[in-house]
Amino acid sequence: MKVGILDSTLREGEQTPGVVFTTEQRVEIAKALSDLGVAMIEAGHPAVSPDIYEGIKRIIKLKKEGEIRSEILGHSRAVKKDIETVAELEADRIAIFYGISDIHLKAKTRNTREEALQIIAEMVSYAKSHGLKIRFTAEDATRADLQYLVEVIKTAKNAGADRIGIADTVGILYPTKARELFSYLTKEIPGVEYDIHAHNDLGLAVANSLAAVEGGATIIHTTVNGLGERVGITPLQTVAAAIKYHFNIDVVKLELLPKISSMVEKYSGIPTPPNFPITGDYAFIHKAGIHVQGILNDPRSYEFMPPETFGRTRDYVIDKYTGKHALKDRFERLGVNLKEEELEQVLAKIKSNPSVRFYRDVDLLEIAEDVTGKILKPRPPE
Ligand code: AKG
Repeated sequence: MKVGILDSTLREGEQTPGVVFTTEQRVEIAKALSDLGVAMIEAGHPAVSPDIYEGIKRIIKLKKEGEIRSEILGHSRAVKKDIETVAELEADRIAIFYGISDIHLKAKTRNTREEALQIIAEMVSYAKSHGLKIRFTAEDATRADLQYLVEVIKTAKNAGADRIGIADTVGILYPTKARELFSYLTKEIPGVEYDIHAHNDLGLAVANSLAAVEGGATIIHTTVNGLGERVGITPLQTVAAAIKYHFNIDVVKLELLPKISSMVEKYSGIPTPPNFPITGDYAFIHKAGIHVQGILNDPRSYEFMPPETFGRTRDYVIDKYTGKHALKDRFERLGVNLKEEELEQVLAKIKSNPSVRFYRDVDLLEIAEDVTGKILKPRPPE
């Protein structure tokens, strides 16, 4: 199985409502993505605004100087002006998209299917004549007529595209359908490689991306923290972890995921929920007594992989759900030895205060002092 990541935080991710990256931030994110090891970076749509143009220019300079190693893509409508802009920037590859469902043809370009085929052929050839490597993306491919999608792909391939992006633009794909679609396309039109661009409107973007890979897609589009239009696209950290678990492939340096997630959280201003997979604050925090007992004996009981794989550490919280094992462990970690009956009394106090969300170490020590009648000295932190 062959699979890599194209990260589009700088293009799709900046299409999240309220998100604007400065040029400096754009360059920093690109460097971090390259260090992470993504195969491709979709650096932006340069025709959108001068600052995006400038950001891509600086990223391409760093690529030429060897500081960035991923392939750099410039995004483009199927119009000459956009294509010329990407060519002028000397991006490694252009990504040209065109909405090919009847809904898109009617609502946006107002072209017939035949006219659209002609435009796709002309614009892909035009990009080719500028010496660019080309990905052609069939936008809204999953709502398009399948036989027309096949014609579109053949047209783009014959005009010079060596990669085809299949965009699930409104996120309605379903894993079994994703696998079927990519199996069909890779057999029907070989000689090109396929990308999956999955929106997350139904929360299925990760599942659809994995299924697409099973069907033959070789590149998954992601954004850090799942940013993007509406509810975003496949989150990089979740899909990378899922690929590790299910296929045992390291698509990126997994231990660097928290760093890039925090960086993008800060620059985008979009907070990552604590219960976000892999990089959320609670991703490796346990709570119920029986869970904590399990992880203290064998972490595999409630963890799909060790948190260290992803640069994280495990912990547990203390509240009314806590059991004796967790409490004993917590006091031992603090260097405080309590007798069995003292522990039980502390636990009873905790359980009689059900509205407390988290007991901090200092709260626990206070309760223990109350129970034992002694001043307790915790071990100083190492
Ligand atoms: C979408 O359809 O949502 C896209 O952003 C497609 C554009 C592309 O992948 O080039």
